[in-house]
Amino acid sequence: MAQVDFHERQLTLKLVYFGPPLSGKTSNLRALHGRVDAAGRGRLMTLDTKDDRTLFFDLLPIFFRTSALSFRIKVYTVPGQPMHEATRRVVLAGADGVVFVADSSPSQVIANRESWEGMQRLLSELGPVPAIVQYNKRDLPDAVDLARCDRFEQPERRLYPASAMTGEGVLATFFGALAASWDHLDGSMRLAQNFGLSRDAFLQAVCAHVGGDERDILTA
Ligand SMILES: Nc1nc2c(ncn2[C@@H]2O[C@H](COP(=O)(O)OP(=O)(O)OP(=O)(O)O)[C@@H](O)[C@H]2O)c(=O)[nH]1
Ligand SMILES: [Mg+2]
Repeated sequence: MAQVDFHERQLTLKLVYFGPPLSGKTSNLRALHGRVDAAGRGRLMTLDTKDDRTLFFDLLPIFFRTSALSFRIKVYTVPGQPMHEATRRVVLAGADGVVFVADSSPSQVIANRESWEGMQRLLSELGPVPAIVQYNKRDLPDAVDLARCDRFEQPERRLYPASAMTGEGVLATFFGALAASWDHLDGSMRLAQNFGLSRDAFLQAVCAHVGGDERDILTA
C-alpha cells in the first residue's frame, strides 16, 4: 500500500512489472532506467543469473521533489520462471499498480495466460490492485496481431504495445500504470484533494523528471 504523508507532503508508490518468463520485464526497467539515469537520478538494481534470468527481483527507485510534493516511485520486476512463485508473492505484496508484460510471440500465448492466472491468484490473497497490460516484443515479425491478442476477460481492455529492447512504448506503459495507481489511491485517500495536486499535474511532474515526452501521458 502506498505510503502517503500529507504532513511531509510525501508520496511513495510501488509499481510491479509481472509476466511470464522472458517476456521483457527487466528490459522494460532497463529502458526506463536509461531515461531516468540520463537525468542523473535513480540507480537500477538487478540480480540476474549468468544467463540473464531474474533470480530475485529488479528495483528502480525514482525519487524526486517538486515544489508541491516529494515523490518516491519504486519500480520492481518479478522473476518469471515458475520456481520463483514465493518471490513473486513477496514482491507483489503492497503494490499500488501492476504492469502485466505479455509476450507478443505466438508461442507464448499459453504462457501469458498461465502467468495472468497466477497473478490473479496472488492478487486474490493480497487485495485488489489496478493492472494494465503491455504487449511487448511488437518488433517480432510473427507478433500476434494486437486485435487478436488475449485481453484477459475484458474485451474493452486497453493494450499497451511496446518493444522494450528499443524502448518504444515503455514510457507510455509506465505512465499508464502511474495514472491507474493514482486513480485507485485517489478513490480511497483523496490524493488530489489532500495534496492539492491534480492527476495531470502529478503525471506531468513525473514526466518532466524522467525526461519523457508529454505525448506519452496525454492518453494515460
Ligand atoms: N525481440 C525482442 N526481444 C526482447 C524485447 N524485450 C526483451 N527481449 C528479449 O527477451 C529476453 C528476455 O528479456 P528480459 O527482460 O530478461 O525478460 P524477463 O521478463 O525479465 O525474464 P525473467 O526475469 O526471467 O522472467 C532477452 O533476450 C531480451 O533481449 C523486445 O521488445 N523485442
Ligand atoms: Mg527479469
